[in-house]
Amino acid sequence: MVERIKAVEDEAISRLNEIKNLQELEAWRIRYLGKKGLLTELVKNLKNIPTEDRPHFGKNLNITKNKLENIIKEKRVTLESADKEKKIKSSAVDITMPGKGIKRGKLHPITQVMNEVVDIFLRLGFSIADGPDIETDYYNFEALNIPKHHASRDMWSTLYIEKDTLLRTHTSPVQIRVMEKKKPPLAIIAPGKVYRRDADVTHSTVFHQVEGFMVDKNITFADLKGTLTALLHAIFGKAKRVRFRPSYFPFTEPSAEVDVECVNCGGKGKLSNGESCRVCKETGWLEILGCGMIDPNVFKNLKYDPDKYSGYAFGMGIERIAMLKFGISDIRLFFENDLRFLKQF
Ligand code: FA5
Repeated sequence: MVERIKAVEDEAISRLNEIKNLQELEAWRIRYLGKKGLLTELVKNLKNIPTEDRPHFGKNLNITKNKLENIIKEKRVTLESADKEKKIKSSAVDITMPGKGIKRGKLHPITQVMNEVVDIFLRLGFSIADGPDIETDYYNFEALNIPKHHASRDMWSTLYIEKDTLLRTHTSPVQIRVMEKKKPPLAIIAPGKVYRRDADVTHSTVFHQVEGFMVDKNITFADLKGTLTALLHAIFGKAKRVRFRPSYFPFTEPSAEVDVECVNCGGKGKLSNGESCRVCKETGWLEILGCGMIDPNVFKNLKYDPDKYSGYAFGMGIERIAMLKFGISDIRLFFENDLRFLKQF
């Protein structure tokens, strides 16, 4: 009987060394100490042993049982802490791993320039107004002193929707919409999309304008020139050459256009290889805006007294400003949505 107890103990201890996890340890416990375990069977067997020998074997069995129970306790603690460690390791964050970059979107270059222009005017005290992209002939032309069949309508290659409904060709109709509702003093800008049957390196079918106008008593051309010069200096700095050139618009008198030195050829009209500059068409200048003093006929349509009030207005092309600012030689690049182009801004 003593040998049998010793054999069970030896086997249990040698198998214990092979145990690697808590499931295996439980199987081990059941095999030796469970209800039908090898050691338990030996205890049950005691009743078949002569009564005088029982205390001796009983003591032996108890020693082995206690020994195995202590061993299993220790082993359980070791396995449990190894298990815990493993779980911590597998769920831990490796702070030495390179992080996943968060890709940030950027504003489109036209939006950037639009925001810059709008910000400058807000700082100068202008307010923002809005008008519809689909306009009537009245607001786009007639109220701006451009009657039907007037030759100056050719200045705008208009996209008509119906006979008297069109995609606005400029932001100037917002002047009328505002002045119909409000009385001077007015200092308004109207940023937005406009549409024309135009397409080449400096002309797009859809493009953006910022309209601006100021109406009050004693507003002069000097106010217009001062405001636009402040804007041009803020956008391009003082080094870039800028010129005001006399021009014609039916809704302003006198009228002017503003040109900025062409960035594509540095204002020379020709490229370094002798080819002519297709951006400025050899003029050395790129036109960015039209402006002038609001024509008294426009005021009369709105029942403003032209003897009492005067005002200036301007309309600038945001894509043209962006071309000059970023050195872009083809306006169509802004609308191709090529990420290689857009990511540069
Ligand atoms: C006008 O649209 C007038 N409404 C501007 C104005 C407002 C004059 C108030 C006087 C008083 P114009 O057609 O020249 O004018 O256009 C103004 C600017 O828009 C141009 O100087 C140019 O910078 C830009 N532009 C014109 N056509 C295009 C086009 N197809 N693509 C991109 N930009 C254009």
